[in-house]
Amino acid sequence: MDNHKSYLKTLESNAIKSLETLQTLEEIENWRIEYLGRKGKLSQFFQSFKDIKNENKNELGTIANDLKISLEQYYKKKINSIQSSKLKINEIFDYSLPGKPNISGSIHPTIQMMNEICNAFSSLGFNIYEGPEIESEEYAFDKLNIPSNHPARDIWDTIWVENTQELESLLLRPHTSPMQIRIMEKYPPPIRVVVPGKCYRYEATDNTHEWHFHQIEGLVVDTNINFANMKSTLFEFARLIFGEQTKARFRCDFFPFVEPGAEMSVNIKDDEWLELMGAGMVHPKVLQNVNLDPEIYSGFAFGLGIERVAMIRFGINNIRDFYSNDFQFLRQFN
Ligand code: FA5
Repeated sequence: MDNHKSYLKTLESNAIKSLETLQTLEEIENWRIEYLGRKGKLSQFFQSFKDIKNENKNELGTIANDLKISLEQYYKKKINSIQSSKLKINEIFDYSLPGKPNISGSIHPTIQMMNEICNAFSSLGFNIYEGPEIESEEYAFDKLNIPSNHPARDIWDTIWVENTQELESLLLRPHTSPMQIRIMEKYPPPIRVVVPGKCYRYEATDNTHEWHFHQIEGLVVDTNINFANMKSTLFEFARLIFGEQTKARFRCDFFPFVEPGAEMSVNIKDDEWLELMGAGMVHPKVLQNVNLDPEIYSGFAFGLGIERVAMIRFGINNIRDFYSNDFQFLRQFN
């Protein structure tokens, strides 16, 4: 008898203790099944009741019945308290509060500029291609008439990729010019393409230099292409992007893959000019490197910095603003 009594007492205290800790309606339902369900602990006790041989069965039965009633009451109370606390959370929600704005992304100013420049060249009859950011030394330098001992390699402070089992040396392209070679190897003239893409250079940054930036390479190859064609194309581009009144200038510059070479700058204010691109007539050696006869074909190429164009267009003084992830800055271009 005492055994059974103490069993019921323990059952009661365990049931109450565990019920107190429950938080969800699902947990409470599991508790109900465990203690008050058809196959629950109390039902099992009642089933074994008939086997108990004891003269005080009446008393034990009363205790068990009371326990059942009391656990049912605990159960109902618990359900009520959970439901009313849910109600409280709903009640304190203030529907008149202003909503939280859903911040959506937008196209980065560099890419906006890139698209605009591509559209401008597209309207001048250029096709658009893309190429790999990891390049081989052969395409980035050798085929562009920059042999390994050539001092011009110093211009492009190169970030090299550690090779595993590759035979060729790999690097992060320091300019988009390797695409000149890839295009000429793949397509016969007439060629009129622009190639936008990201470039990397191991160099100190300042207001106009980043260690990663974007260029657009341009290449035109056909019979009878001359320097005047290049100048007029690039002036027209400057007018399309910066407006009819734009002043641009060409000055001599050296790039091993063009001859003659030039740099084109745009007047930003009074006496201030910003260099936008390198350009020139495709070097005969480069044409030979892709099996084009320089006696038949000629062409011009240019490589312009997209961030530099965006700086002039949007009046930005520091190139590093583009990639500092400053929302105040970026939001202006939404
Ligand atoms: C070149 O990269 C040549 N490949 C361009 C070229 C192509 C010449 C075809 C002739 C024929 P340069 O290093 O000057 O040249 O870079 C070209 C343009 O990229 C610059 O005028 C500038 O607008 C941009 N640029 C270069 N370095 C950086 C840098 N660190 N940060 C931002 N823009 C840069």
